[in-house]
Amino acid sequence: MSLIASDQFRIVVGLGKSGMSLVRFLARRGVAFAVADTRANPPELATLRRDYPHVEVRCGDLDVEFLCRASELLVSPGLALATPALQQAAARGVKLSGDIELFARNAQAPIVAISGSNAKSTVTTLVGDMAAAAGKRVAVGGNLGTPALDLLADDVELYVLELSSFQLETTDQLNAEVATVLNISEDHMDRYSGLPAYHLAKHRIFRGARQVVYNRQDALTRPLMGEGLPCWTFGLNKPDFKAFGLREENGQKYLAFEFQNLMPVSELKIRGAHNQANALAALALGHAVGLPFEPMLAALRTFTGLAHRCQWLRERGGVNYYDDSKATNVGAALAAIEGLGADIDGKLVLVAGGDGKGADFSSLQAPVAAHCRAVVLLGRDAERIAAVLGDSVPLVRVKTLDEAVERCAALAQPGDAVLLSPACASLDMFKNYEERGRLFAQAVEGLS
Ligand code: UMA
Ligand code: ADP
Repeated sequence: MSLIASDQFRIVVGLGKSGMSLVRFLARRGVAFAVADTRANPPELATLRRDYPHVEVRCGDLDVEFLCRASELLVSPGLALATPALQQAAARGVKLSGDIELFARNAQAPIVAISGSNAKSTVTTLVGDMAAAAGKRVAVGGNLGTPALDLLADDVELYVLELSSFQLETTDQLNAEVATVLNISEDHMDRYSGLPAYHLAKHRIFRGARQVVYNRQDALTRPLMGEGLPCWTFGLNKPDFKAFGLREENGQKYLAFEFQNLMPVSELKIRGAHNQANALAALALGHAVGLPFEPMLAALRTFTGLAHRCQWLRERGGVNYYDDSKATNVGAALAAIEGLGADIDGKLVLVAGGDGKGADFSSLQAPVAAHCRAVVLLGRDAERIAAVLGDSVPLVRVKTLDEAVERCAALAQPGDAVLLSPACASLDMFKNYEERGRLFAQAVEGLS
């Protein structure tokens, strides 16, 4: 492969799932490219060597001279754009881009684009289910798991994408049919200078959008641009025109559109006020792309929620156990503590801690004091959480999840719930949040 700089030469930076989808895409199109990854043994190296043995791969520290041979670097969302070698290449005129930008340039069907600090996976899955129930050939993916470029196909009628702020940073023009930021609370503060920078990255989702959906109870989700675009809102209060919300009639709460009741909230299988907001957001997005209400409501009635999101595990001695391992930031843990805390007769025994990604934990203090009997702490940032909780609630320090579950079982009383909702990423102790959730569930199953 020629390494002379030319308009056609790309370098894929990062050989994980999105990197490998880029490799397949570029190879299919006959574009010349090479691959770089800072890791000695990136996850998809064996697949690349097997399927594309002629592609040049550089592992280890990024070499700026090598990167500058490309006209465009297609950078994994896992790598910060602030990485010095990427910045040096950019300063020398190399364009920085990513898989979602390439996807947007090539998608032939409308895109529903979903971002936010929390609830992205839940709402993305729901909109996908709704479109399928309405008989559409729908492709669902992005940050959710299947890389967007792997979804591209001629017969797809609708794309539904979960997008992270990292993916949006490398996306210039998404041109979604409808785009939303579901909510904004602090996350990934190890990658951003502060909330404004994170907020700005999220709002790139609205670039080129034809319609927008925002959360009328979270001002930070309101588009900064796109004045005059058709706009739909959702929220847990009463809806007005072009709005989805909750209405009450004869003591019964309903999911509603404008002045029309759609479905009693009691028919939802997913629990908690935050999940009602998620159902309303999904309805708003589906409505914006013309899905009829009937199949959308049918999809809502059957959706039991995703694994590791406030997932019920078992009941033992009057105590219910829940796995909310996906609560990798403070906002998600708050939703679970407040949602579940208000729903049960007893108190919560909370398991929290892990890699806090530089977050400020202080907003946990009041809801923990209100709803928790005790907090069991583990992981790298256990002491940072302990510091904000002070003596508002008994604190127990443990080294492993098995020990955490044992201590919870001893502390909880009938009517209580044991909740793993760490407010932290899992990477200090586990491969990912799924492994953390699985091990927690195993320990809970193992209780005699
Ligand atoms: N890494 C290096 N050097 C590299 C490239 C990556 O050290 O050169 C490390 C980084 O620590 C990085 C990690 O490897 O965080 C993963 O990077 P990757 O390129 O191997 O990741 P992919 O397998 O391509 O997965 C990415 C998303 N991961 C991230 O954004 C960190 C996946 O989201 C996504 O499902 C996938 O693309 C397909 O689109 C995961 C995620 O954790 C679920 N996302 C974050 C979140 O939801 O909070 C944003
Ligand atoms: P994401 O893909 O954005 O991480 P998920 O749907 O996987 O979102 O949910 C992640 C976490 O956020 C879960 O722990 C869940 O309990 C919590 N959560 C779900 N919906 C909301 C919401 N509307 N507001 C705040 N937290 C939420």
